[in-house]
Amino acid sequence: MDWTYAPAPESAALANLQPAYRPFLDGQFVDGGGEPLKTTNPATEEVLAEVGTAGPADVDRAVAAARRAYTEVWGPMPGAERAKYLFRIARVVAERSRELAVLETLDNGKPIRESRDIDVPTASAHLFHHAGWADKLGYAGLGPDPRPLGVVGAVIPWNFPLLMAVWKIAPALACGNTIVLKPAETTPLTALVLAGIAADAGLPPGVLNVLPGAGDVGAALVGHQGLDKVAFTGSTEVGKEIQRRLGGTGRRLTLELGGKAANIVYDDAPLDQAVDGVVDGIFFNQGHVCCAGSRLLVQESIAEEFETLLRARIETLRVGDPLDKNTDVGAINSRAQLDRIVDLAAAGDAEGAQRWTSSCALPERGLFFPPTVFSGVEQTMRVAREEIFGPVLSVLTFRTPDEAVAKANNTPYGLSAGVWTEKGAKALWTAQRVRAGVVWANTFNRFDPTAPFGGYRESGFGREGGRIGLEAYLDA
Ligand code: TXE
Repeated sequence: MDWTYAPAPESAALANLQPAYRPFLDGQFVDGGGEPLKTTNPATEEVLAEVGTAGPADVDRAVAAARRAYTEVWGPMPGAERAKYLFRIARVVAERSRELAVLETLDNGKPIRESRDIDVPTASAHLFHHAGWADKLGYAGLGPDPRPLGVVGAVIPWNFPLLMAVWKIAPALACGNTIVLKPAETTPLTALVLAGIAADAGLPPGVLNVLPGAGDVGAALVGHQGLDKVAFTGSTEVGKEIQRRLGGTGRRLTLELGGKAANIVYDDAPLDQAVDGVVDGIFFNQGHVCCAGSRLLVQESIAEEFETLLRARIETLRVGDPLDKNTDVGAINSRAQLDRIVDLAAAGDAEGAQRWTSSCALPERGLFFPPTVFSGVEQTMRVAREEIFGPVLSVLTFRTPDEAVAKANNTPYGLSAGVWTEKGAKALWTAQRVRAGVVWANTFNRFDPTAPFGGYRESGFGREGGRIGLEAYLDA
């Protein structure tokens, strides 16, 4: 093994990219036994690539390869050696960031500015962070002799395809586990390029396996008896089903599910900053964000002024071609998701909320939904209770801090929240009372690999990121 950190030769990178759109199993791209699927660019609805998928036998083979790699190579390998592979993968992700950002934007529909400035850099930061942990697990207060769990099965969604892949792969591998990962059916491409990068970095065969496919492949994977741990990010519905299936098996499980975050704006908030934060909180990534600030709770005394400022700011958002670096709001990832957003918005109309829509022009083709705000929302309405996962904000008001907290907590979810106020003590008071895994103060959607992320109740359990995130991948 050559441990220099030179980037992989261009030809090797390309060689891996070309055949990459099929299952990556035991160190090779293979012809899977499943029906090929077509992944489309949601901004045009044109087919981007035909992707080979895994069949049931591939799931068995991948889990067996991961087991062998765990037992023979990766599990016994000293942490310092594992770190070298992860550092190398992290560097190549950073070096190939333009290509990954473009591919992510094409496959997902998110604005290139976001994939370029957030998704890909955060993914490589996460890999660097975890590479640094691999030889320090013994000092991390994780027990005297923290050990890997074994083979991890991971299923991820389509809203941050590369980042979610890395959120599972980096801690799993840093801790000495091997992994079989299933990307979402509408966004399989960047996870497969990442597999190619891992192969170029010399990662031993079987340590990382990527199996494209739909929910049936995910179901076959998470139910596989050869796994020691399952990590799932996706809908609450599927998460609950997985939890039921794993009950009594003794297998470890972490779930990162939906959310309906409150963004609380007090009357003493720095208003311009709060308006920007609320807009970013819901329109970032078209609202396809589990921690999106989808419920604005604004203090009654400033509600009218705030909504006026909010609408003016939303009017400036450019919706359209995700590859245009001036675009703020890109395409909705799939026809099914667009239908869900349309249906839930119609429920808002039917239940008596007032719909306001940005006057921006939408592209003539592709899957788009305009930035939308519902005012006069009551807590009982579906737009206040259900995760819309689109660019739709529901506005509720409150009079007192107690009422703000009660309304924020009136949800089955508990993933994230935001609070906007000039007074630090009030921000802390609120953060201590809102039941959410993350509470941002005077900011929103801030991510850092050192900070644990995860939810309560129907948002799931377990944390990803930071030292605490390692616990989910260790038998400590
Ligand atoms: O999710 P699914 P969908 C929410 C959001 C969205 C809704 C539906 O509200 O509108 O869920 O989205 C795989 N066993 N979130 O239908 O089905 C599937 O192939 C194992 C929030 O896309 O949960 C994909 O890889 N796996 C969320 C992944 O699960 C199964 C992100 C997610 O798909 C499976 C996504 C099964 N039985 C949606 N069925 C968040 N927390 O960020 C499907 N899958």
